[in-house]
Amino acid sequence: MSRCDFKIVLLGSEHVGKTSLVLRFVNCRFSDATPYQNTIGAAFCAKTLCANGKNFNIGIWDTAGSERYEAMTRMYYRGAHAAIICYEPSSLESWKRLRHWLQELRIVEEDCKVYLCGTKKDLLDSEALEREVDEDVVATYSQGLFGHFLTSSKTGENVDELFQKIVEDCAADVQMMKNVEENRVQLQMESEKEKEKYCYC
Ligand SMILES: Nc1nc2c(ncn2[C@@H]2O[C@H](COP(=O)(O)OP(=O)(O)OP(=O)(O)O)[C@@H](O)[C@H]2O)c(=O)[nH]1
Ligand SMILES: [Mg+2]
Repeated sequence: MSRCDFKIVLLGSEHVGKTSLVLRFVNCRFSDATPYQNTIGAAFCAKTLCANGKNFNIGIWDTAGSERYEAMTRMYYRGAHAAIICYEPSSLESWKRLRHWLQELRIVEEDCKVYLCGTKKDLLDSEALEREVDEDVVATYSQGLFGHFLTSSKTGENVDELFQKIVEDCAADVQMMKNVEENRVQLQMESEKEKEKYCYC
């Protein structure tokens, strides 16, 4: 039984900026002064978001992009309601890898809502990096998925918008909402049982 209403998983090559995206969203912070540290296995964090007049607890799994941890990563996208697959528009390599993740995900979680995320928009805008992934290719590939966002964890551009869209899409999904309600009722019953255990009156 999960205390989170929705499970979101982040996938993508190493160094594309998954951890930075999550930290920007959860802590509203970005630091390029601290040296890059690759995620080992995966990291979890949670945040509450409001959609459709209701609050939802969302659990976010930030996975490691390194191929060394690939076998482990599968564990984290099992049961995911939504996946953010990240790539760097300035890296064709990261785009090729994104297609691999999408195929993998489809095998394990057929109904998972998939969002593409092009990261480090600030570096493209300032022309510090050049685009290697064609915009038209991305647009074609995004068709049939739930969305494509170009984000910057440095400036925060489009970060909240991405997560908000996910929660709104989940809240609009009738089957998913039915499961959320059932899960909440179950949790409530369990917590009442637990209270009774310690009540000696
Ligand atoms: N300028 C800029 N740098 C970024 C942005 N996002 C991430 N970075 C930098 O890119 C590097 C990699 O970021 P991470 O978030 O650690 O990458 P990751 O995808 O989590 O990497 P793994 O954990 O190895 O899979 C770090 O040095 C970040 O500071 C961004 O939006 N803008
Ligand atoms: Mg990371």
